[in-house]
Amino acid sequence: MASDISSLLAEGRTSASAAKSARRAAEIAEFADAVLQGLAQRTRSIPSRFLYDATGSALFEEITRVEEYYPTRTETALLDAFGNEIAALAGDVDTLVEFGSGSSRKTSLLIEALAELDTYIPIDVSESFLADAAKRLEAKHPGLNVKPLVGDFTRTRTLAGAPRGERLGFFSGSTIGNLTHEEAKAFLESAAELLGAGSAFLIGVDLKKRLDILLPAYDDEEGVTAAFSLNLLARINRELDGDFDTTRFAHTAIYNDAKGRIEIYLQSLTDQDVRVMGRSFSFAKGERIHTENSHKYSLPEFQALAQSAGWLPVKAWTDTGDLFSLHLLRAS
Ligand code: SAH
Ligand code: AVI
Repeated sequence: MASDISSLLAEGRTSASAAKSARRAAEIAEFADAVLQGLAQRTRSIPSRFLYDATGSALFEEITRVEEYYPTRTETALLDAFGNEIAALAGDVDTLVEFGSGSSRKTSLLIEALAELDTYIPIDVSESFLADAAKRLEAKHPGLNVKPLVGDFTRTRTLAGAPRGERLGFFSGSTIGNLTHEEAKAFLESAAELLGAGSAFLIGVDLKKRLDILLPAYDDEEGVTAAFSLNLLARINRELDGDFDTTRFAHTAIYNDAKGRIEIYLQSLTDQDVRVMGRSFSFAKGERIHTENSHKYSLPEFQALAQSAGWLPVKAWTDTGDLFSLHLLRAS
């Protein structure tokens, strides 16, 4: 009997680790496709979700602590001040689904305010970071079922094992700003399907503001944001047999006023050839790889986007400096 159980447990472990290896292989194949295709384009670009391997996620956590990066501390203060009001308006929520949960640090404020909460489903592409965050949350909130889901939130269509009760979505940090308006609309539509009719959704959205506040937030003195960007090239070297010299590229952040967004590039400091998976790419001095967008919204701009995707605005909160906003929406 005991040996039956231990062989079943061993089998369970083997299939869990086989699933993990399969996920890892699929992620590397997707990364390879995105990089080879993205570097071959005339306007070179790599999707920003690939910034988040374990090192990238740890560097993003460092960004949240730098003085110039106001979004995290401002959103945390909003959740701290208005968590109870948000919870009351959200209703008797049983399941909290978080998109791009990262460290889940801010989420505890929401979890504490949601009296009926039973299950928390954090979704993130950064597998090891997600697993560590889930363990921390479980220890911090005994009795809460934490069911992490590894994957791309723009392609998540089912919540395996999730109870069918009242659901609240949470999309913090203004990660929605890393999507273009079209991508954000498509994401909001698919989130409405995933969460279900009548569900609530709380979204953190960075506001349009003066450039002397905005630009340093994406190019801090200490160089933490630069290290976060350059880690993408280091990741290519680690995972795709690349030979990028990261000292020969520079992190650059500009504000594109027409598009209302910060754009981040890695700019070649010299003429150079780089190899990735046996393919060669020539960079002229000054040539750039587009690695990230971070869209900024006014309150009415974001409400209009949400409404176009089937979400009704319930209430929005901002800080006194008008830096950041939290929007509570309801699926129509
Ligand atoms: N919500 C956290 C983390 C923001 S950083 C906070 O506010 O501090 C963005 C997070 O989204 C990272 O953890 C990253 O791994 C994740 N992410 C980015 N693109 C993603 C995608 N397409 N699918 C799933 N997770 C994604
Ligand atoms: C995760 N996301 C909302 C961050 C942002 O502000 O757009 C990513 C980031 N990139 C550089 N600094 C922060």
